[in-house]
Amino acid sequence: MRVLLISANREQIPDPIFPLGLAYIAAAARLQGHSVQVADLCFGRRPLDEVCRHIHDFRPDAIGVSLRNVDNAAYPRTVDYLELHRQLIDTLHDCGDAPVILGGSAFSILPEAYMQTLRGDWGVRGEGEQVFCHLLAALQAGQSAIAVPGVIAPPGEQADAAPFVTPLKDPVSWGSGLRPARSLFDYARYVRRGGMGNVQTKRGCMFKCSYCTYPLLEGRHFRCREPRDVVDELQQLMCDYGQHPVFFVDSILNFPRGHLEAICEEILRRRLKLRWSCYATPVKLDRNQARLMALAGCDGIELGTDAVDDGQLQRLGKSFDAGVAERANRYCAEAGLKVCQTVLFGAPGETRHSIRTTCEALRRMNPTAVVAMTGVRLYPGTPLTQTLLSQGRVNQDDIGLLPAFYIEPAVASFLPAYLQQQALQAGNWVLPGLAAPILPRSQRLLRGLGISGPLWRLLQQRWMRRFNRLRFNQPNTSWGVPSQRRKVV
Ligand code: B12
Ligand code: SF4
Repeated sequence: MRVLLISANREQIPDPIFPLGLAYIAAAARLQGHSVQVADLCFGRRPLDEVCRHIHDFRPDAIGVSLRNVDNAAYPRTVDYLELHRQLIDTLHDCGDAPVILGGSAFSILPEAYMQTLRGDWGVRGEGEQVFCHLLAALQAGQSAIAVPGVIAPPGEQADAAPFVTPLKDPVSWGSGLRPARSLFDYARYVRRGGMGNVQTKRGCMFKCSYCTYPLLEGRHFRCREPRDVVDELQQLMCDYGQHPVFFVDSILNFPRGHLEAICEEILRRRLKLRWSCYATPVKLDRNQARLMALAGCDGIELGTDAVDDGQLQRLGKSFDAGVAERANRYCAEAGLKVCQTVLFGAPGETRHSIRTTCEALRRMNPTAVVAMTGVRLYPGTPLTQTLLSQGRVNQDDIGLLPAFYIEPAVASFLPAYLQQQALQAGNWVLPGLAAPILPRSQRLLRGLGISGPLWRLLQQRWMRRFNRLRFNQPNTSWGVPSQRRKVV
């Protein structure tokens, strides 16, 4: 079959992100003998014209669309991408009659809502390599894809007219040795514009943080690649595209114990000069791990600490306490690793006291940067959403494509001014909900100057902190002007 794969993501903040998931889908489809073409809409000025041209020239038998982001998950400066997605799917139907198959993380978080709102013919929830190929095989054989496990049919295919998810019995095994088909894309342009490539070393997460979608997207068990296979891919990447920093896109890189260590040891054994960064958990992050990471080229980790207050950590379902969080930060600093602490304010149970405790601890810890989110984006299926639903504090209708955020009422009016003040004092804070993390012009300038890797690393510089403070020195006592499409529950 001729298969056109479209990456719909045009978000450039904090960087343009290479569509790794779609590159995996492309590789899997090619392996099954399909002829694959890619339309990556990230950079072009007229994305809809671009897809029409592709359809006209290539005449695909099936079209796969990757939807990465529902919205930017930031409150109150919420940016949501639904209108762009709607226009794209409508255009695909107007330009031809190939079936349109939706997939990607945004789609997988809200498959029913997307099927109801967009005119997709089929959908694939979760990881798509196998399911997409089975779906194509069914279409090729002229059969209905409704019985293919993991496939989501549109409303109307079922008697009750609701979208129907065919459940997957087990997490699909991740084909080892499959390499993302980067050569079908302009990967080098992402490296130029963002400075970071991406590699995945495992899928899944066994932790149960209350608000988090990652276990829903990737499964609750870690499925690790062979460390040697990971390092082969890294080595090939540097060979094909030159030296460039890489982000490991795992939910958390430093768990389960032993996996990250084996990758670092393999990098060291081959004497590779790499620069990489990752998400990590403070759980079991010890001196040895931090030291190994630093030796193997890690130049920044984003620690998903969320809070440095025992009560709040417990309510968020985190598997560590404030002491562990502080120690992990210290071990990283001792090893010379740059650390970005990501924290979350306003979750259920938050009090002025817990907010102050976290802020005081962050001052003591003195990380390179702090990214603080205000309010928790509610997604279907997370432990937090389930609890709020069962307590009758939110309605099922609240949880959907319209971005909904929970902010603890007791602190809602206190938070914006307090966080703004913290950001102003510290100089190394980023508040994505209250001020744009970076302006596109500054981002392009920094990348143009050859600065690569995560930009939060720059916040260790005094001049950058002074510059960063400028965005917080207007007194702010409210949430400001919220974007039109979002709600607080
Ligand atoms: C790593 C990561 C980042 C890194 C990326 C670094 C880099 N250079 O790659 C950073 C920190 C920069 C980042 C930024 C953002 N991210 Co992010 N990120 C992730 C994370 C953890 C992994 C993404 C990834 O690469 N996965 C690996 C690939 C292989 O998987 P995949 O893309 O999902 O593809 C698979 C399936 O989805 C499916 N599939 C994909 N496409 C298609 C197409 C078809 C046709 C089919 C059938 C199947 C299919 O098959 C693929 C292979 O199995 C996910 C969470 C998660 N666990 O998925 C969040 C996630 C994607 N991010 C998210 C968000 C919101 C953002 C930001 C908007 C946050 C912000 N406010 O800045 C920005 C947007 C940046 C941008 N330009 O788009 C959300 C998106 C959903 C949502 N809530 O809207 C996620 C899901 C996390 C969440 N909150 O739930 N992110
Ligand atoms: S927040 Fe991190 S550790 Fe917790 S469930 Fe999500 S990915 Fe796992």
